[in-house]
Amino acid sequence: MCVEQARRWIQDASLITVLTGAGISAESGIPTFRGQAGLWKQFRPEDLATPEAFARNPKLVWEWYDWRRGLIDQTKPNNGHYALVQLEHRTPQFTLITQNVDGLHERAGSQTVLEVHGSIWKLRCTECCRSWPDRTVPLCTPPHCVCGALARPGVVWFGENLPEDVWIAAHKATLACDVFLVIGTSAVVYPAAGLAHLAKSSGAKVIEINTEATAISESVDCTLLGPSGQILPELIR
Ligand code: BV8
Ligand code: ZN
Repeated sequence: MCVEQARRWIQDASLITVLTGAGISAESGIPTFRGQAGLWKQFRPEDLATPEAFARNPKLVWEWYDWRRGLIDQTKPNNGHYALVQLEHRTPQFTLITQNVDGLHERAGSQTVLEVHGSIWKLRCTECCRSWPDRTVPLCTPPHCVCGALARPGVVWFGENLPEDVWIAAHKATLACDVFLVIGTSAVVYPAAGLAHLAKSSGAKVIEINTEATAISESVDCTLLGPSGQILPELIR
């Protein structure tokens, strides 16, 4: 019943906004943050994904990101990513917001991707305002900017603001949508996790796809339990 209902809401929608988290990349072989083999298992987020950690030990933080870049470089998008590309092609207005930094949505062919937590394939200078794409694997850690200063991963760390323009676009697309799909996120990291509540309070139908219940399962209109790589192709068939 829930899948049928969700399918109808999607078919009737003219504006769909999607929020994805690490779960959508799990079937590509990228460990999630808080799962069993979670990325954070070996390390605690406070230890590595913060500006303080980087200032204290840039080499350790760079080694962790370099290891993740190497891991991601071996993977490819899965059926969940591709299903969202198809949905984008057939929806008049479609916005994909991702918390993931792995770049798999773009590699699958998604056009409008709002990377609210930045990208692991971008570097940024710690001194000047330069930022540039970089796909070197492995990276000779830690890389430097042309100005000579140390470079850092182009991602948003805990305690850092999200990129303003990207966040404004994500917020707007959430307010305006008829259907909000929230896929593969534990919904514990804010402000991204707040988008599902915002969609709900703006009158959108909120559909969650996850392998387990999450912090927002109580307040969505429909939860489809299972791997997104199987559910999404089914849902948009
Ligand atoms: C901010 C980039 C304003 C880096 C990430 C105290 C001090 C300071 C801040 C805070 C504080 N308390 C709260 C905050 C705010 C903080 C926050 O929310 N903390 C949490 C932990 C409580 N947020 C911030 O700091 C944000 N900035 O608020 O700015 C500000 C400014 C100054 C001071 C205060 C506030 C910035 C947050 C961004 C952090 N950067 N990533 C990197 O990747 O290295 S967060 C990181 O977590 C990733 O981006 C990841 O995407 C994100 C969320 O995790 P999920 O994607 O949900 O992944 P997770 O593993 O948790 O869950 C996976 C889900 O998938 C599970 O539900 C699982 O069941 C499901 N799943 C698994 N397999 C499948 C599946 N689903 C479907 N199919 C499958 N096959
Ligand atoms: Zn510089």
